[in-house]
Amino acid sequence: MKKILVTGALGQIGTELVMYLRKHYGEDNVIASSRSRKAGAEKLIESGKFELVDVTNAQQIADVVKKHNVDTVINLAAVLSAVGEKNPTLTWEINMGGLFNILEVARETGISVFTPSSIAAFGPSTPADNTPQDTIQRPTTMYGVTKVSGELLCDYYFQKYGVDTRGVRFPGLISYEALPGGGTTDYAVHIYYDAIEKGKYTSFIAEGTYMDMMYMPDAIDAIVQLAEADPSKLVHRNAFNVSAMSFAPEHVCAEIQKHIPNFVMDYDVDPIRQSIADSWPNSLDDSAAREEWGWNPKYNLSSMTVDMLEKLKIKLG
Ligand code: AKB
Repeated sequence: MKKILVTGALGQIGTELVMYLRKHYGEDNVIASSRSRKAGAEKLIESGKFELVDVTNAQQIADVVKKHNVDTVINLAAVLSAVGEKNPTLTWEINMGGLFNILEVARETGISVFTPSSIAAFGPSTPADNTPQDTIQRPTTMYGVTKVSGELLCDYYFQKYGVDTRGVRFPGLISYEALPGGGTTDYAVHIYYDAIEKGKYTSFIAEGTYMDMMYMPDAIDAIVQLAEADPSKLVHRNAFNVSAMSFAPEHVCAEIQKHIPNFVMDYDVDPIRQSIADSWPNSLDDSAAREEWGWNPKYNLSSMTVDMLEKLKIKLG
């Protein structure tokens, strides 16, 4: 990666990824982009190159790739699972239309494309525990449909046109810089904010619901390590299972209580997000990522909780 365009750069992943990439590849070599200038994202927009790019507009992508001589696109523009169920058409347009436009630009210009998939690419008929790398994928959300279709489309562009496409299936991502926007795993971020600000949290996901999770520094490492990996070693290019931990709401609650003993949690389960969570795996087998490009996450629930609480205490005052 020498000149990197990040789409959807003002979201939860992009906010931290762009800062990391600018530090490691040079400020001038990373172009953050989004379809609008989100309030609150001034720091990122003003700290380096920024372009307005709506991924549903193929010409805008092609123009920015040409203008900055881009060689890699990291495509983070996506509608997440819970919002996706409220607006399936928009989800298809952005997640699939946007990816298709980027792949077409890649086919024409020879650039590489990194696109995250998700645990949402699995569904209720997938084996839920230690979910294999290669298994049944019949998701029941529009977000999941776009993620499994995206995996296939990226495979197709690699096989048919030789486009260097790569991706991981991210679990729920936990971070303190920017909030996630409309996912099912968001409870695992909100709980930390509410623990510090209110001392209590009401979970919209039910007790006993296991999902894979990961702390943002590990997610950034996953993107950079796979993007930099030796292509001759990659068998599963576009959809590596990656995970760092698997827990249910009561486990993260108990972990927070070790640091904030008075913290309490109750439940007010949201039927839509609960049914999405129930359709996803409990825990992934990420051995292919470990074998093919050395995936090895650093944070578990306990070390993540220490860091999250420390960073959020500073941030929230
Ligand atoms: C969501 O909950 O929609 C996302 C995801 C797991 O892809 N965080």
